Amino acid sequence: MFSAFLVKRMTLMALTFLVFGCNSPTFKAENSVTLSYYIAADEVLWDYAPLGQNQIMGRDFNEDENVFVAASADRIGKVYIKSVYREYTDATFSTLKPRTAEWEHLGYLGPVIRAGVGDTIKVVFKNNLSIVASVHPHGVFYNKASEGANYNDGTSGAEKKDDMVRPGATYVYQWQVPERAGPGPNDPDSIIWMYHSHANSPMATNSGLIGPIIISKESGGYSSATDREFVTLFTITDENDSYYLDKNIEKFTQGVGLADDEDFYESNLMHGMNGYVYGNLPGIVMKKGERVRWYLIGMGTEVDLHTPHWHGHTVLHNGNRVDVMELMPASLKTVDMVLDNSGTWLYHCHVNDHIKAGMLSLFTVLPE
Ligand SMILES: [Cu+2]
Repeated sequence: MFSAFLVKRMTLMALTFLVFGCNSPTFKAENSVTLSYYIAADEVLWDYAPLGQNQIMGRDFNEDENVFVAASADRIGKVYIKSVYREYTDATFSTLKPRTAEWEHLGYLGPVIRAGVGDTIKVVFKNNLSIVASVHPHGVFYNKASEGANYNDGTSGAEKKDDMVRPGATYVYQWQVPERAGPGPNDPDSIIWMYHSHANSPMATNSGLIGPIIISKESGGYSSATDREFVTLFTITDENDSYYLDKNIEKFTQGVGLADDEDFYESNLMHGMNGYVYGNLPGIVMKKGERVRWYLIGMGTEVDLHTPHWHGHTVLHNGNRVDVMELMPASLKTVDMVLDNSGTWLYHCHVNDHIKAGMLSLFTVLPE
């Protein structure tokens, strides 16, 4: 009886494998992995235009552009003190994990946290800042001890420790990736989520504490339908609403009472893509024939309505063909592009005011 049952069971398993292949949920659990990331919040100096010029036009900044990028006795300019998430090699947090050329374009975004459906994400987070910080994820499954957000949710004790990690302290966040955190029926086989500090969320994200999460259908977090991936955050980083406004005024200007000056306020609204303005975003290079997946993130306030537009190409968004996307604050969108047109092309926000203020980049499609 017993052996007959076993034979039946094995036959059923073999059939399941034949029908569903190794993508079957039955086999998912066996293949799933725990992916560990060692991420610290670090204070850095961030340059919004390291090339020192308007790369879109290939010339020096003009008077209008200098509103945002020129430093003077009463303007901070293009370099600001910020806090960013940075990846380290292990829990000692002594060695930074070098950012590879293909991810150079992430700019001030934190490292890509990647996983697939069925996997578990472990983030060992060290707060190297002088202020509290957390890591709050979107989309993935977390319990109250790994939500990374401080509010009146009826929790206490150990379930509060993740909310605001103290300066110098380390906390381990664990997030699961169930089916509902992965691509939906109309999505491509990997999608974008994000993480950010929720210890005063607006100030934290303006200060730079934000990064991408990529979740794929298959364990590990990679898509087999894609040759290259890019992540772009469209936001007006409001340096007036950063943890470091006073520090920046003190370090970079001679100004007193600048915080009340309207022109000063305007000069600190950095209309960037991943923290780069006027074509300074590096590393958006690809090859004709490749299948490229673009992950888009919106962030900010009521003026952060962005419309990313690619020149020379179109993209597929959940089955619809477009060459402009719409992003609202905290929008997360994934689109696919097949590169059929070599050259150097504009990639920019199509909102007029944002074009003038520098929300523009270039991407290069090399010939096959
Ligand atoms: Cu815009």
